[in-house]
Amino acid sequence: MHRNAPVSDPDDTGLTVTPPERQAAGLTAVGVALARSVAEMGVVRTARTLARVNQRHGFDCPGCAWPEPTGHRRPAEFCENGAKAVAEEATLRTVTPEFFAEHSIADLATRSGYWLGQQGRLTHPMVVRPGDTHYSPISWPDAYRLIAETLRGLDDPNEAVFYTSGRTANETAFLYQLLVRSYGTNNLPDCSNMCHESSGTALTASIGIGKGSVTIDDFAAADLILVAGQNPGTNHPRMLSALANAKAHGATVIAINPLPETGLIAFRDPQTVQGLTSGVPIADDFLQIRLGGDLALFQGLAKLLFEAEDRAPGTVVDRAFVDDRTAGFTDYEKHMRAVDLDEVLTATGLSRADLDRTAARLAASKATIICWAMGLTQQRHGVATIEEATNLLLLRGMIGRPGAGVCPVRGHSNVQGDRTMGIFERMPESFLAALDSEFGIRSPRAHGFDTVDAIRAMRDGRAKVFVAMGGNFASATPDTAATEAALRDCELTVQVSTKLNRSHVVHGRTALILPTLGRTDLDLSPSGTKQQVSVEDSMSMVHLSTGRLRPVSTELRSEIAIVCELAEELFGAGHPVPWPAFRTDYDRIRDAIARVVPGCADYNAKIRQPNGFQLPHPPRDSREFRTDTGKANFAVNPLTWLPVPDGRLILQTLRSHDQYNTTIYGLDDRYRGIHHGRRVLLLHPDDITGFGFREGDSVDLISEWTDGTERRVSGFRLVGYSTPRGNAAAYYPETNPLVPLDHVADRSNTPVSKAVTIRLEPHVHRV
Ligand SMILES: Nc1nc2c(c(=O)[nH]1)N[C@H]1C(S)=C(S)[C@@H](COP(=O)(O)OP(=O)(O)OC[C@H]3O[C@@H](n4cnc5c(=O)[nH]c(N)nc54)[C@H](O)[C@@H]3O)O[C@H]1N2
Ligand SMILES: Nc1nc2c(c(=O)[nH]1)N[C@H]1C(S)=C(S)[C@@H](COP(=O)(O)OP(=O)(O)OC[C@H]3O[C@@H](n4cnc5c(=O)[nH]c(N)nc54)[C@H](O)[C@@H]3O)O[C@H]1N2
Ligand code: SF4
Ligand SMILES: [Mo]
Repeated sequence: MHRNAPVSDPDDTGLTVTPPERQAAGLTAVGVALARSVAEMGVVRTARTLARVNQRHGFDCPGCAWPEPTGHRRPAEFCENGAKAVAEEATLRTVTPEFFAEHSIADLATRSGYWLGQQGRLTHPMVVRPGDTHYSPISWPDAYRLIAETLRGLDDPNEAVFYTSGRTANETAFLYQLLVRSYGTNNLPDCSNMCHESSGTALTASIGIGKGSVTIDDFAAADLILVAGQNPGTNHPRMLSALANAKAHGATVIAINPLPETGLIAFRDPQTVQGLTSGVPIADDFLQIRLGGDLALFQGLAKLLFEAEDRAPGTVVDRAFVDDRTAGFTDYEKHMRAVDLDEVLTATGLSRADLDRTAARLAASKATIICWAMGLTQQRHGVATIEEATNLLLLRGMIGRPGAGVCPVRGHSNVQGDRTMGIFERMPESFLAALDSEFGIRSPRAHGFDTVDAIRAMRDGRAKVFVAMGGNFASATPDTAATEAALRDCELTVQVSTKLNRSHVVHGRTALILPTLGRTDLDLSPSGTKQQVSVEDSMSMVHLSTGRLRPVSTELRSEIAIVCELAEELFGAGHPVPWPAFRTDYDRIRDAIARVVPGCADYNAKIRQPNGFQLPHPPRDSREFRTDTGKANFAVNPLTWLPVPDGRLILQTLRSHDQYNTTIYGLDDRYRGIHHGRRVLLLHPDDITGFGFREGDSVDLISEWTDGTERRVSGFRLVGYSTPRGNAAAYYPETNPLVPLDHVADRSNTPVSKAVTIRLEPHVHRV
C-alpha cells in the first residue's frame, strides 16, 4: 500500500535559490524524467510505458495538447514533463479504503495538494454522509443510486452542475454531455473557461471558428513566429523541437514575455546527439513586456505597419485579401493610425527600437505565426488582445496559407476535443438539434453556467449538486475561500477521479469519490477486447489512444462505463439512448459522434488511419470565414493596459516546472533556479529594496479588490528576478485565494489570474 509516499508534509524550510538555467531540456531532463518514472512505477513498468507514449499504437500523452509529428516518429516521442505526467498516473502507490480509515477528512484537509497527490491512485468508490468523519467504501450500484435519487429530487435540473477537466476522451465527453442534456440542463462548465475561453471567444468573432489555424507542418514553413504569453520549455516542451526545426528552416522567433523563460532562450533537444551536447538559441529576440501590455504592443505594431505601407505602397497591406475576405478594415485602419505610440511605450515598457525592429520583421515576413497561451488569455482585456493579434495577421493576409496563422496553444491534452464533443454551456442550435434528432431527446436551449457562474450559483444556493468528470475544482478555481464555501454548501458533490486531491476533502454534505481508469490503463470490454478512445490535439488532429497497463485495482471503471451506468440508473429502462450498447462497444459511440458532430463523418474509419484525421477548419482550408458578416472581421478595441497603482504590484500566477496545474510533481522549478519550495514571490530587485525589503525576506501578499475587500496569503519568500518593475510572479494554486471571483475577463468570463493587484506586508511569524 502507498509505497514510498511521503508520510509528513514537506515545508519550505529547505528552499534554496540559484541563478536561472540558461538552457532547457538536454541530459538533465532525460535523467529527471527517468528517475521520477522509476520511483513511481519501477523499471519494467517504466520501460513498457514510456515506449508507448505518443506512438501510433500507444496512448496519447496525458500531459499537454501539443501535437505529434505527422511523419516519422522517433522511438521516444515524449518530453520530461510528459514522462512526469505518465509516472503520476501509472504509479503503483494506492489510496485504499484502509488509507481512508486511517486518515479522517479533517486530517486530510490539513495536507498540501502535493502530499495528497503523492499518496497514489484511488482504488475504491468511497462515500461520506452527513456527520461522518471518514470516507467509507460504497458499492458502485449504491453510488449510482445515491446520485440518481439526489438528481431526481431536485426542483429543477438547473440546480445541478457538471464540470469537466480536459483529460476526458472524446467518447466520454460526448456521452457525458448527452447525459447532462438528457437530464435537462446545459450546466457544463469546464477547465477551458479558466484557460483558452478568451481565445475561443476572440477567434469566433474574428474568423468564425474558435480554434487555431496552423498545423505542425506550418512551423517548418514559417518565416516569423511570435510566442506571446507562453512558457513552452515547461508547459509544451516538444514545441521547442518544432521551433528549433522552424529555425533550421530559416524562421525567426520572437518571445514576448515579462520573464526570460529558459526554454525560449536556449534549447537542447535530447532526441538528437547534437542536442545532448550543445544548445540552440530559440528566441532571436526577446521583448520583455509589462504584464497586460500585449494589446498595446499589437496596436503599436499595426500603426507602424500602416506607416510602412505609406512609405512603400502595396507592400505591407495584403489588399486583395483585405478587400475580398475581410470586413471592418476602414474603421480598423483609422483607429490604428490614431494610436499614441508614447502610450504604447509606457504600456509595454518596451523601447521604440523594439517596436520598430518587430514591425520591420512583420512587414518583411512572408509567413507569420502568432502563438499564445495563458499570458494573453487570463487578462481582463484578453479577448481584445487576441483580436488585435488576429488583426495583425489579417492585415498581412497571414491566414489560410502555408506557414502562417493563429496558434492558441492548448493546455490539457483533450480540452479542445471535449469542446468539439459538446462540453460547453452554450452549444450552437445546430449541434443541439442534431443531438435531439439522433437520440429522440429534447435538449434544453437555455444557456448553462460556466465555471465562475457555477461558483456563484452554488454560493447563492441556486445550485445544489456538483459533479466533476476529473479535475480539481476546489484548487483550480479563483477565490479559494469563496469556492470552498460554495462546495461545502452543496447537498451532494461527486468526483470522478484518478488521484486524491483537495476537491475530495472540501465537499458537499454528502460526497462521493468514483475512481476511474486513466489514459494509460488497459480498458477491456465485457467480451475481453481492448477498448480504445480518441482525442483531439491543439491543431485539430483526432486520433486513437489505447491504454495497456494493468489497472492498480479491479474496482476501477472507465469514465465511459461510469457515465453509462449512472445514466441507466437515472433514466431507467426504455430511455431512447442505448446506454448499455455504448458501454460495451465504444465503436457504437463513435458511430453516433459521426452523425452528430460536424466534421466527424466516418469517424470510426478515419481515426484508424495512421495519423488519425484533421477536423475541418474553414479559414485554414479555404479562407472561408463563417462569421456574422461572412468575412474575417477586423475588431476595433480601445487601447487598454495595466498601470501599476502607487505602492502596489501586479501579480501573475503561473506554473513551475514541477507541476501539472494543481498536481504538484515536486518542489523544484529548475529552470528558474527555485529548489525545494514553492512559496516564493519573484520580483525585480529594485522593487524589493524599493518596498524596504531584502531578498529572502518573508512577506504576506494581500490582494485588494474594487469593493474594498482584501484577501491574503502568507509566508512568501522574496526572490530577485528579471521581470519588469511593478510586475511580480508566484505559483498557482497557492495564490488562487488572492484572485477575486468577480475579477474576470470581459466577454469570456475567464478568471484574470495574470493580473491581480497586491500589496506586501512583512510576514509575522505566529508563535
Ligand atoms: N508541465 C506542465 N505542462 C502544462 C501544464 C502544467 O501545469 N505543467 N498546464 C497545461 C495547461 S492546462 C495549460 S493552459 C498550459 C499553460 O501554459 P502557459 O500559458 O505557458 O502557462 P503559465 O505557467 O500560466 O505561463 C504563462 C506565461 O505567460 C507569461 N505571461 C504572464 N502574463 C503575461 C502578459 O501579460 N503578457 C505576456 N506576453 N506574457 C505573460 C508568463 O511569464 C509565463 O511565461 O500548459 C499545459 N501544460
Ligand atoms: N491562479 C491560477 N488559476 C488557474 C490557472 C492559472 O494559470 N492561475 N490556470 C487555469 C487553467 S489554464 C486550467 S486548465 C485549470 C485546471 O483545472 P483542472 O483541470 O480542474 O485541474 P487539474 O489540476 O488539471 O486536475 C487534476 C486532477 O484531475 C484528476 N485526473 C487526472 N487524470 C484524470 C483522468 O484521466 N480522468 C479523471 N476522471 N480524472 C483525472 C486527478 O484526480 C487530478 O488530481 O486551472 C486554472 N486555474
Ligand atoms: S509536449 Fe506535451 S504532449 Fe508532448 S510529450 Fe511533452 S507533455 Fe506530452
Ligand atoms: Mo489550461
